[in-house]
Amino acid sequence: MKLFPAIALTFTLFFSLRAHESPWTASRPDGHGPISVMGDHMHAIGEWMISYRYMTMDMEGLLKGSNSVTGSSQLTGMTTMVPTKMTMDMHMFGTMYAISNEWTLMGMLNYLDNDMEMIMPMNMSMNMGSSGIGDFKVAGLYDLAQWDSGRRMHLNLGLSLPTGSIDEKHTNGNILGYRMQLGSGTYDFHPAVTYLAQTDNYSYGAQLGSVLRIGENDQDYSLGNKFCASLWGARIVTDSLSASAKLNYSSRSEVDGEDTRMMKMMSPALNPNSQGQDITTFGLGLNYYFQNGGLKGHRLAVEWETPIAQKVNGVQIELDSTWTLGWQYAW
Ligand SMILES: [Cu+2]
Repeated sequence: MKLFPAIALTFTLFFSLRAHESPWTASRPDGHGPISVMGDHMHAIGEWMISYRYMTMDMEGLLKGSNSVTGSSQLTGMTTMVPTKMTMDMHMFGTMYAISNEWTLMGMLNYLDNDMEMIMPMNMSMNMGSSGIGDFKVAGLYDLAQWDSGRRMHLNLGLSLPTGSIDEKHTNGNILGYRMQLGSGTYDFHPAVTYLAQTDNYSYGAQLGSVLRIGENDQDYSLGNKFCASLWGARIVTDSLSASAKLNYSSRSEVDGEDTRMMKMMSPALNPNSQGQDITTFGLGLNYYFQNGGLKGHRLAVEWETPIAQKVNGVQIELDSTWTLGWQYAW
């Protein structure tokens, strides 16, 4: 958590930042945050937005704490399956509607597609997959403050419902590990606070949020709570294009309790103590906003993120990169 004081200081600087002389506006390419940030903006009363995001996370190699280890070095004792590679693809469908100037409502449904490669003794390996809908999320964004100088702040109050399966199995009938499950199995509270600032050619944003699991799921465990801090800045390149840079820190605890259907000694993927991590990523993105013609109101965006520091609980696969592509349309 050495990063936390640095992040706190930067937030303080943000609040004292002098922006420009007109109110904050969404009508510019950087009027929306980098595409991986959820609930970054609000809408004016009566406005609708629909969106689709495709996110793909590539993981390869193994970390023990913050050190790289080989997969084969972990095949000891009763451990006979070690994950070495994973791809998580997510299709995210979202909608937003502003019921007033104070409240914007949001709904989001994900479709996930996971693929994991495990190595076993005697150079054998195995591929496993899971796919299906994730946890449906609803949220209300509440306008906390708006200043004439292009700054504003809002509160995010989100709740995810346990619509994603926690019973995903391999083709041989064995239950898959925690990361391969599609949902948390619990109702989760997603509070956050978001701060936005604009100058003529630049914009800044910060979001502090968390995911708090409510109770335990029907297998008597809960995924770790999550804390997340994001800071980003963007520059307008043309009237329609902006480029962004983002720092994101997230911390997730290990699994509380355990899924007793999993033989936890067999693989780190099945071990509740090998879940959760602290990760800091750096991201670069582009937002494109169609302001005229037949595509007026449409937005396209892309963002690439890569870890600059990663520390896992126990032994876990290492994140290489995340790509997010998105389309948004507001009217
Ligand atoms: Cu929106």
